[in-house]
Amino acid sequence: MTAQNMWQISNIIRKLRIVHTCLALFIFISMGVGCANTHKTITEKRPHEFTFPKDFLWGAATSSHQVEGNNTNNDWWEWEQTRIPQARSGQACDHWNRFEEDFKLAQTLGHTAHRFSIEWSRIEPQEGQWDNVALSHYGQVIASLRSKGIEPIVTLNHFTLPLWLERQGGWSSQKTPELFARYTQKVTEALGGDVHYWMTLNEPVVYTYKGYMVGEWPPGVKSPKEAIKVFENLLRGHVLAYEKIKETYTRKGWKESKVGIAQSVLIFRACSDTSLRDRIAARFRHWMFNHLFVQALIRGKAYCIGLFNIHLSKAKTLDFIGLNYYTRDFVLHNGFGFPGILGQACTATVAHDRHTGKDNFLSWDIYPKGLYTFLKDFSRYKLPLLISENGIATNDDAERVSFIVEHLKAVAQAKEEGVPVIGYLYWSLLDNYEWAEGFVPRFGLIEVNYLTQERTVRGSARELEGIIRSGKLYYED
Ligand code: GCO
Repeated sequence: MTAQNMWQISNIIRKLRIVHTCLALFIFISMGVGCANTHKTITEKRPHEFTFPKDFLWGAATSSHQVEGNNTNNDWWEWEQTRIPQARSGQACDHWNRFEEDFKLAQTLGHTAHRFSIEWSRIEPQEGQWDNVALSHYGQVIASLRSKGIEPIVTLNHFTLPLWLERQGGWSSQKTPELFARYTQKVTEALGGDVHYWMTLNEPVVYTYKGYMVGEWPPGVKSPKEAIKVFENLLRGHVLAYEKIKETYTRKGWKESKVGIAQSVLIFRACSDTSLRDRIAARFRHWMFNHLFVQALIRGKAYCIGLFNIHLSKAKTLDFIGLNYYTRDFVLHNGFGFPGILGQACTATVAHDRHTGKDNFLSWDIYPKGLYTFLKDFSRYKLPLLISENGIATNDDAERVSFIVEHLKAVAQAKEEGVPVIGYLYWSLLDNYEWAEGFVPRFGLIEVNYLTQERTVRGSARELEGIIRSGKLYYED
């Protein structure tokens, strides 16, 4: 090998080394950049952590007729026998006999609150006759919850009425507010020492609409005039019940009571955003369905030109507002008179196109943002807000997990912005009787086998338990 060859070879090696070093440098730098990028991505995507306050009320809700079984003495039972023989409540979840077992499960799931309703037809089976056995049953229900560290939240009227009351016109009778107040007083005196949270009425507007406007629920009336009467009597009933609870607590020297209602809230969107008429109908529905009842209780009056002018004996009869939130509806304009102005649902095809793409088993649009919207919207009343129902009917439990997480995210965001949300109650603790839909939709954190009454805790209940126990929710913005 000549000296020149040697020089050429060492030159090549030197060049190779330079290339190698450059390559190494390049790889190193790009890895660095890569790392920096990865780091950046992680920072951007780092989940947000929200911590719920220690006293946040966590749990689930039920209602008497949907879970207890054999509520043979109320208007719904009667209705089921003739109108919906395919969807009779029968034994339901036999919760009347199994409440202890069910609450033990709620306790293992970390629940700190439970909303249930008292069945008026059991307490007052005949007008003016009180059933002390039934009263003491609910006393045991409350004691059972308390012994497990679970705060009872008691609804006084969740849709069903005793038969004797239905026979004299139910909520359309002017006497009913007084009768409701008398029942409330009886229950408060018997159970009040152990209860702080009362909800007088469940979804009074839904009740009025379904029972008196579209006639889909008992008593099956279709009369806007009757509906307005019922609406007014429900307002009066709440005010009188509120006063009875307050008066009883003062007289007995019991710890402060907190009285609210469970208000159903539904997002209403126009079927067509370009139609002014649809938008008006959606706005009107929003006011009538979501706000009117609550506003009337706060202001002590309700007015709508040509329809009603109601003055209540007292204003500010809400200590907190319960919100039952599930879904979003699309509204089609239906004329400027009443009830046309309320609009009507879009046809299934139009509605389907506008859905988020995720519907529950009952074809309800799943729209978690709506919960955030309502929490912000209702913060205008400057009252504590309790999510008294939020849930999904599904046969796919993974869907339930994401439903809960997405809705809790909405709660966390609202709370971060200062909205006073005091609790979250999932609907429902158990699969149960879904009114005219019967037992097919499955809403429960706990599955119920209706043949054997066997309970099986669902995975979603455990996921929720994890959030409850840690008090933390992690989510990406
Ligand atoms: C209602 C009730 C519950 C229902 C729940 C699911 O809104 O009808 O408060 O009784 O079961 O909302 O539909």
